[in-house]
Amino acid sequence: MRGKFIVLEGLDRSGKSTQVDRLIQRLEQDGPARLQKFPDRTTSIGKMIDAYLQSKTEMDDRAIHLLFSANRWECSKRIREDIAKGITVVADRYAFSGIAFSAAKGLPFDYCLAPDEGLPLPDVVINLSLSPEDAAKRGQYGEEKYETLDMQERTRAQFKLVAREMERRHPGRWKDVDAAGSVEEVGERIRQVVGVEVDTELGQLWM
Ligand code: 2DT
Ligand code: MG
Repeated sequence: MRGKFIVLEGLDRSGKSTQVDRLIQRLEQDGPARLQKFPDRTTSIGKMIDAYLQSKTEMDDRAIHLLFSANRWECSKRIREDIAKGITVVADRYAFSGIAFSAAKGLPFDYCLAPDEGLPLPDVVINLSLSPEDAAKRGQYGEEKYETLDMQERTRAQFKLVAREMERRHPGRWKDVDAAGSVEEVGERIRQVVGVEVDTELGQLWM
């Protein structure tokens, strides 16, 4: 049986990385599972993205958008191979962050969608949603690009449009999960939505 392709999305401070780690530990009790972070900053494209996020280089909005997508494409072969081998892949961010962040900067929504068409389709997308008030309680933002209140608010609005688009194109795969509460409470909510059975072949995004 093939592995699953699970994506976790959410704004900064939604607890995404903590929950991804917990989820993988739990999945590993049933079979092999691995983490795939996006951006994957270890590749040569990833290093360019990293420099941009740390404001060490400047980049045209479209150029960086395409690099984020190219970073997914260069990792997609290994994702497909692992899933075919029965390994479950859990991605920390994916194309949905790609659209939401770039559209929040003002790029046309359909433009943002296009370069990811044909990438592996997640079996389930868990979107950790947190109110602006609860996010504010979790402390200061970091120093990287996009880690400002204004950008996070705009990205939050775009994530709602991304969710709608996903529901239209691939019904039933997008799951909003309330990220308020303790690590254990949120982990339990994730556990309840992640138990999807996969009987079909891995699909292609937006197709
Ligand atoms: P991390 O803090 O999770 O490393 O993310 N981003 C991410 C984009 O703008 N486009 C994308 O396609 C992806 C995957 C979100 C670093 C930042 O990169 C943004 C936060
Ligand atoms: Mg970050």
